[in-house]
Amino acid sequence: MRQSKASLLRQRLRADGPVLVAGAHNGISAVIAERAGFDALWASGFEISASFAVPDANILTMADNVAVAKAIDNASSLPVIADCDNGYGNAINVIRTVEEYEKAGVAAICMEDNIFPKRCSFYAGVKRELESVEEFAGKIRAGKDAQRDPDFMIIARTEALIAGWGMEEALKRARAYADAGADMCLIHSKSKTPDEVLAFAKAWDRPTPLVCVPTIYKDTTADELAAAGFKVVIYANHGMRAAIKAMREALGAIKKERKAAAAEPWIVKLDEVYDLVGVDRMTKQEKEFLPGGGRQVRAVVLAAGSGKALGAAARDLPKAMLDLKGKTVLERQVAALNAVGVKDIAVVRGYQAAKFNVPNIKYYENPDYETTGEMASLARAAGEMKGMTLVLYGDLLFDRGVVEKALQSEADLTVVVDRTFQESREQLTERPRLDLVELSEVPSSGPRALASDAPLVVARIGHALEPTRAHAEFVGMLVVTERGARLLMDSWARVTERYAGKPFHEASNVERASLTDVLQQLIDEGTAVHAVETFKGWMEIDTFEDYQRAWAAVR
Ligand code: SPV
Ligand code: MG
Repeated sequence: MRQSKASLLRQRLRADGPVLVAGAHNGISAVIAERAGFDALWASGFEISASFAVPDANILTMADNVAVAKAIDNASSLPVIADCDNGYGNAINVIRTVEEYEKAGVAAICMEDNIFPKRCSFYAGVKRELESVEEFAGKIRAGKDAQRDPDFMIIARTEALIAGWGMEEALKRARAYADAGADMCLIHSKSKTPDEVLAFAKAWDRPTPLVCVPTIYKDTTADELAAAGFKVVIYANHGMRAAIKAMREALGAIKKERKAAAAEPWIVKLDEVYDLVGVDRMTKQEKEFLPGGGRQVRAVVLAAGSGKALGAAARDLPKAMLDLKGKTVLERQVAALNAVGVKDIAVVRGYQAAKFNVPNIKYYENPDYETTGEMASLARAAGEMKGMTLVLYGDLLFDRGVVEKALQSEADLTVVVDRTFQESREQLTERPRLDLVELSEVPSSGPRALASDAPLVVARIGHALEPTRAHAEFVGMLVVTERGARLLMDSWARVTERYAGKPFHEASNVERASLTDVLQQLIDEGTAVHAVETFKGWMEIDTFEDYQRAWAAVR
């Protein structure tokens, strides 16, 4: 089990030397204090109030403060000592205060003997009233009784010196609080010299460790205070005061000079903010947990061709714009892609280009759709293929799982294939143009076979493959890395020149080449094209029968 923050603080208290504590008022101030090397954090009432632009005078509620203390605790690995003012009420309120702060993960709370509502110890002209010793000792006892974690600590703070009630009263009070079970006693002072806190420490006759807050007697070092008997030294508000000064200077300079650069002397680089808030950690988590490893995956949909094979169903519509129960094929594709985090989607359109009306898509045009093929369309959107890109057919319906599977591939060129095509062989006669794939090493198949995790290597791809030799069907989805896209487009540039007007693989001329033709060309040239397997979860709308099947299948 992870060590509790309370136990961590106790461990630090047992070690030599003073425990140096820095004030914090939010997550980032906590991280900055931790990086500066402090031992613990002080969820300062003064700082937290100031961060809400209200006086330190019990204006914020316990719930306000506990929420910030929790944020401070979450942001840092240091133990947090939470300033709880007067415990937000009497002994009964303190019970709830302790419960809430313990749940928030803080290691210790500090309560002061000011009556409610308190006033910041440093505000001038305030008539100060303290609770009776008995009342406050009762609050300490109630708090100690309420805590669950035996390591959780309560610091009792007396304001007797602040209120001008004298050293004897201060000692009497602190002794009573220590005897009531306080784990530490804080003696506060607004004197410019450390004399009174040093005198207090000298007279202290309990084993209970002492805490001080050297805000006004600011020239006294932590080591001097430790030598006098203080175990914990709290620098209560310096982070906040530094931030106020830097913000004021930076914003004042921008306003005056009317340019952002004027703020430079008072601001950190953006990289420093990224570092403080853990952007690196998030990037690693994205790689591990997000579909596609958090990579910026784009998609290019090849939708330039006509839907003539569909006959009347297409009614002068491109196949991607066919309606399937109130949503077009393209809208369904966009939804499936969005669901796995693919938001940058480009569509190459041609036939009935004006009919495309899906928003948030970048459109490319292939006006030569009648005389050219898929590769010519893809070339129009070649600039989109930055980072990892999914290239898919405009008539493809697929579940998000198919995309997730595809994005698991680490290879430069990966086709998504389905080995269940053999089950529906009757379709083969119905569809002369089924794109088939022959793998160079065939993983075990059959009804009990698991999907292979080993990268499959494609030997041949295309519709002219003998169905009996083929192992799988090409789904119409290709994943390319940036390098894969370059390999593909470089090959395309070479073959369009070399085979201009001539047959190319299964295409009557290179201009009409489909994706599979260029993939076969790459394979022949020795470039590895990999395959990942999916088991169903997709369909292509090539014929009117497909359209009927799709209609029946979608919701
Ligand atoms: C705080 O930081 O809120 C404190 C310390 O209580 S002081 O402001 O010095 O009273
Ligand atoms: Mg305070």
